[in-house]
Amino acid sequence: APTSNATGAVAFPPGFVWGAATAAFQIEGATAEDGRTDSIWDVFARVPGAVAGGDDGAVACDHYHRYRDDVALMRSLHLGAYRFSTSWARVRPDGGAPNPRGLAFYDRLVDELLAADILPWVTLYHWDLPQALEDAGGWPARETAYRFADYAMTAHEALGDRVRVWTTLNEPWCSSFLSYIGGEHAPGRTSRRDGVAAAHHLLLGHGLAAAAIREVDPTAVVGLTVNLTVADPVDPANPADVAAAAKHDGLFNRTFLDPVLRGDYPADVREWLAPYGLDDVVRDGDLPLISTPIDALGVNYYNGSSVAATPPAVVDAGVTDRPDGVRDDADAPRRHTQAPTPSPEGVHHHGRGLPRTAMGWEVQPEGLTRLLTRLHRDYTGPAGVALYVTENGAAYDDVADDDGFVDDSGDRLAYLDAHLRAVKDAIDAGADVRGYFAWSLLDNFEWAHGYSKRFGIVRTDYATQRRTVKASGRWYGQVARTGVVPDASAVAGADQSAD
Ligand code: GBH
Repeated sequence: APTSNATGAVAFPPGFVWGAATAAFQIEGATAEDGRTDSIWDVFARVPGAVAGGDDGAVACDHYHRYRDDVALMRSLHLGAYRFSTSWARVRPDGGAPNPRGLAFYDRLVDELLAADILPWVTLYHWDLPQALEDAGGWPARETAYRFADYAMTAHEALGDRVRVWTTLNEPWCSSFLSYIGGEHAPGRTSRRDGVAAAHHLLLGHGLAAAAIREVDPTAVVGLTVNLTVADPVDPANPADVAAAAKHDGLFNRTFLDPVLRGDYPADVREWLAPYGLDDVVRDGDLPLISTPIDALGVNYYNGSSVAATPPAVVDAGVTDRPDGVRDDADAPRRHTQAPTPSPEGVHHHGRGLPRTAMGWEVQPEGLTRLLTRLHRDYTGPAGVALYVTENGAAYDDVADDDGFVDDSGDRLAYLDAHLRAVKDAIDAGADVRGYFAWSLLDNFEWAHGYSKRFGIVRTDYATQRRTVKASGRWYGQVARTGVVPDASAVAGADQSAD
């Protein structure tokens, strides 16, 4: 597709939301304070070899104690919105009774944000299930969906007078397939049946919570955030490769999009998941709940994928044929014992020689244009649902100078620039995209990679907890302030200031 916004200055529509995103477990720390109990990530991080470097979330970015400074930082970056998640194990420890001291933290945070003119965007579940609920069966147990809806209402009751945007789940593909089949994320299970049941119960939890919030708060903006890819066949003229791409699209994207936005699992997905028990967990009445109308679809996009029916002849530099594209290096978490999709047979990932980030993920901005255009055409446009890019960003091997400054203008800034241009291309093609959130505000706990991977537009020095805005952060602050992505040639090497 021709790119119309390749280099010149690009102005976004008035009212476009500029934000940055984080997640509770990745930044808060204070994991045993004010009544919070273990989540599955606290427990998983204690498993030898589960997280690179033996890292855990005990301190992270110490945001629990530094939230005021962090909100001031966001204000200095001119952010209009802040997407964060609430910790279930803080709000309802062990998944049990509401905890006023835990809720009070989010109360303070929301007030601080509003005082700084930053809209709070709450995500209720960003992967941190209370361990007690995992012990009771976790997401493969249907009961967890009902407990999630209860927790959602507790959070809404405390914050709903001030928080207007409610996202139920972040990336259910990750909290089901990657966590219960791939074993790479907490709770580290490796069962295809568990992964399929988890996926359905996450969707059910989304539907129950969305319906309950709508009921008590008809003007709330209710949504779901999904991680999506663009699956291209290696050889578009080879029907087997085309079928492999359709299968990857089905198991990665459509398994989650179709139930929510079209009211049913697609026929091919049903067929692929039947051997792993999908029909045993779907009950009458589930799909109408799951397809409760939403107002916003959050899209997390990092990379596209190029798939074939056969493995690549040569595995390119340091990259294994892993479905998640994770680089096979010393920092990489433990291997999948099975690929993290229920039916990976006949789906092989091939590198395309595109530049890669420090995660080993290919940089493919035009995929974001195609993804948003397709979503608008096939899913959200017909339903009148707004699109938001709720995560996009990149890890690179940052080098900080003596002042902690990282000049990432050659990589992270360029990544954000290219993807924002891709978003504008989608808007120009008619997609109703209303906002963009950089992942992430801060370097933080990158799940199985621990602190070894840095996605922040602000550097975190973990020894001192000092935050230093990177070149990409200064640039993004200007974009947020002006609503304009500046001429690319003016950016390279330019002296950028945050104000
Ligand atoms: C997000 O996960 C999370 O929401 C966030 O917490 C995390 O820190 C951030 O991204 C960075 O990892 O197309 O088969 O190669 C993103 C997880 C990343 C999982 C891309 C799938 C590519 C799969 N996704 N990955 S594939």
